Amino acid sequence: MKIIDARVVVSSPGRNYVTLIVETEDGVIGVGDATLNGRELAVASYLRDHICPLLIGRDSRRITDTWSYLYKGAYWRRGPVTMTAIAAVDVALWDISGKVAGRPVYQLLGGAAREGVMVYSHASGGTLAELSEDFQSHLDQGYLAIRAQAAIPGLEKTYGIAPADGKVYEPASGNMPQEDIWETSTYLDFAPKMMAHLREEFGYKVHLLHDVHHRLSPIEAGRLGASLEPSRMFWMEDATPSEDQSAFRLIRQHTTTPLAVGEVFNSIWDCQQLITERLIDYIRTSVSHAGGITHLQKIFALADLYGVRSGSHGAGDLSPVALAAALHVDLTIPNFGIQEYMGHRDQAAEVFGTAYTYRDGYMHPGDLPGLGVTFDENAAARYPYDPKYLPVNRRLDGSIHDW
Ligand code: KDG
Ligand code: MG
Repeated sequence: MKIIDARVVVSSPGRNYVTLIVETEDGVIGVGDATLNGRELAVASYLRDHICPLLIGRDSRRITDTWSYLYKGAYWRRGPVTMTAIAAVDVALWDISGKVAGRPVYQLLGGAAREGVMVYSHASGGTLAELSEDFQSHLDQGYLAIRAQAAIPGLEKTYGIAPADGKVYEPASGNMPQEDIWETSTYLDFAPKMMAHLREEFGYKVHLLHDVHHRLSPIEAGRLGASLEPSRMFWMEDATPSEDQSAFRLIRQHTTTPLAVGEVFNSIWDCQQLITERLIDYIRTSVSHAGGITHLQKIFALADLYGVRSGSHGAGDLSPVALAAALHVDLTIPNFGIQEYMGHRDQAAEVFGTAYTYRDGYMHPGDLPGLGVTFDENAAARYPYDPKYLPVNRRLDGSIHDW
């Protein structure tokens, strides 16, 4: 099962995706997601210039060996660019192995431990009334868990609010990131009112989630968590800039609101202290930014030892390949918590064929051999790369604020 070709396609069917295609001498094709939002071309180059040439001639079945070869062999370890590139290779090789075995990847990972994967969707609005309307439409679609965000009154723009036309929010195209103004005290007053409003209107049956996008100090996060306690959140996500793991000790001292973090992490070392000190409840590393299926399994196995559950990142800037890979992992692990499901723009369906399904709040990766995702290179060529950046945050005094 020698690898004879590895190539990278950068396309923008609705938003930018970097896709790795690996082909074996027997004509088996595997796909991996190498998308790093706003830094797409760095990963494309890392793969094209440094990794693809190393893959030619390797045995596609030696997944762990290839992972170690790329991680340990490079000398330079970790980091989002490296780990996203390694993840793409890893996922493509699992896809190939599944296809060769004639079995869905989840069966190679130990088989299904549940019938379906509970997912959470995104509801948002420019006002609380609009948020309620969007929330209701997600309930109507059967979602059992919903993340809620609304425009913060008094701030000109709030990140994480879907445009009126659809299900995903997008960074603007262009050569420069948009700049938003952030004010913590306004947000801290508003967020608990937003959640209380939803509980009053929709009751306590649906799981309620909220994303802080790393914007608070530890003591502010403690205060927010405490003020959200009456709303009985499923989780409060990314409360503080997450590279400071010990900050979570302080948050924990002040609140019983469950804590989730990890979408910007790229290795087990980023979450080691958070997990082993039981400082979080959900680890949200994604398959495509944290070293692929092989490494994600390791993170979730460590988390299982300490009662921490999974909650993988699944925003629209992770391609359908990444979502499929996450669903295969989710189905098999004992400590699965929840999976984010934001959906993709309609154009993505012209490029990525998917076998995963959604019904009544749960997803399933499907039973096609491999990941169950096809990639149409001709369709991708119709959607050239469209440079976009996530917005930058400034405080009222003009200084840069945390994400
Ligand atoms: O690329 C960044 C997005 O994926 C992120 O901002 C979305 O926070 C996010 C989430 O939880 O989906
Ligand atoms: Mg998030």
